[in-house]
Amino acid sequence: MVVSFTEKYPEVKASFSIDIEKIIFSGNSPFQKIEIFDSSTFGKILVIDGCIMLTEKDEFIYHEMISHVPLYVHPRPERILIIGGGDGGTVREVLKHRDVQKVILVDIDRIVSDVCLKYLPGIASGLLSERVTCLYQDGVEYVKNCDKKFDVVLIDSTDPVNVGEGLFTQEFYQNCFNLLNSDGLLVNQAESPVFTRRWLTMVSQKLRSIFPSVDFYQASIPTYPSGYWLFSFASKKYHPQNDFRAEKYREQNLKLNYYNQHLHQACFVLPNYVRDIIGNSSDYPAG
Ligand code: AG3
Repeated sequence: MVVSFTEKYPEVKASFSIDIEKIIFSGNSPFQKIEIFDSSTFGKILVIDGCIMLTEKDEFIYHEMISHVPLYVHPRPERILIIGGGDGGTVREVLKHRDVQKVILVDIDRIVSDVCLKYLPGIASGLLSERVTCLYQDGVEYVKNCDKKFDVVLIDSTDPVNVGEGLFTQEFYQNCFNLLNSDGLLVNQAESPVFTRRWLTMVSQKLRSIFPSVDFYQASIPTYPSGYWLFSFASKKYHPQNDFRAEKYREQNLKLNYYNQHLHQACFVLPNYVRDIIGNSSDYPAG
């Protein structure tokens, strides 16, 4: 008998199924249901509250794009704040940058990290690096009370429901703005423009009311709803394309599977229907 996992997309009355070989972990944390399945095509799959967070097959796309796009724009990304991302995939990518001295990861759910360290060490083991401090608490409260400054904030959240909801509010974005240095960058995962366009519109409107410049970039992520995903790039100073650090990119010569210098430029070029959803692009301050 074939057993499958199905993520339901109630917004569009559709779903996405993967045949699974084995249930590796299934449990409830105080915050959410966490499952890890094994599958022949996608490898291990992390599911939270019925939504695919990552699969071993395509997680590199999301984690490279949420990390390297801002880190190849900021000239000295030394202090990085990651909100969410307890699986460790974003940490793994961020640590590839020599400039990065300190990563603070704030995830509400310690069990996500524990389970990923145990069953997905290739994704999670960066969490144990001495450059990383993991704080298991509510990111909303952390940014409200934070007295530290950061160069880059990455919001690696779940969808804007349940525990993820607070990470999509105006107040949360304002607090992130406040803890960024004067040339800081914020990137967040901004959902699918096909299935949940109102979430994308909401992110765009809120960020644009706070940051002087906000752009969006895209990636194809096969196992996320619609397979087409957006990230926001909110900046106090730098232009996402003009300030790409080509020299650093060449020198570091990282071996990456998705991101490259051409894609960096191209990923900000969006189809018309997506431009309509996010509204007009803002003007950049000079320099
Ligand atoms: N965070 C974004 C997951 C959103 C996917 N939504 C869904 N499947 N309905 C991923 C966490 C990976 N670090």
